[in-house]
Amino acid sequence: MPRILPGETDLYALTDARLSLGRPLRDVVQALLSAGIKILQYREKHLAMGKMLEECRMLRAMTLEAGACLIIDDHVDIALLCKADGVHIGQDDLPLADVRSLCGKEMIIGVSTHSPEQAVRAMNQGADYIGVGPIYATKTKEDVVAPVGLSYLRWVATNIHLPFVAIGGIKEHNVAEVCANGARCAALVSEFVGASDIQGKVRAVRSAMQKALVR
Ligand code: 3NM
Repeated sequence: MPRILPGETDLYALTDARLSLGRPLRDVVQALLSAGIKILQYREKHLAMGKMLEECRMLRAMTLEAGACLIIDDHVDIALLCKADGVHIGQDDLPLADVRSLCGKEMIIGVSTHSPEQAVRAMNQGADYIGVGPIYATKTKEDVVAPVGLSYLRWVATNIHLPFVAIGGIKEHNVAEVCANGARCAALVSEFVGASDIQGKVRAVRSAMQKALVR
């Protein structure tokens, strides 16, 4: 199964049915994978567990076909049942050590962090990668903390020796700034799933990142 971490690929996409302009999950994800997305996180907060499992099994088949890594937000049980590559947990989810004991060494565990203390703790507890954010203001996450800005991103890039992905309010127009502050992988939700042309948007964001990184 693909074990791809942030930094080994440039873009990380997350699903959000409420922002997907009414398009079916399958079509949205197909567009993301066709545009070369290699890490996909299933993040749906408002569905029944049975429906989530059904959708995750579909995404497992699609991501395997595309050679992409599938990460499930919050739900270790669903991640295990659909044979995902990993699970992503927030600061208020189950403790990392307990998640690790459920999913074993092979499964990727990502942890959302919003401060240096949280990043150090995640690293010491054995996270495989961390999320760093929110870099900018975002309406996509309901219980979101205030934007941590680019200074926390720069701190992580200098001090944390773990793959990391910048997240929160990242768009085509500001992704170059995110890269200029140390990010090698960016996670986008509304900018991708809310685009009328998802493949075109992924290509445009990738091109903006590449230009920023060769400077
Ligand atoms: N996690 P958008 S911010 C899912 O800071 C998520 O940990 C965040 O959505 C964090 O790209 C966020 O639409 C939402 O701003 C990002």
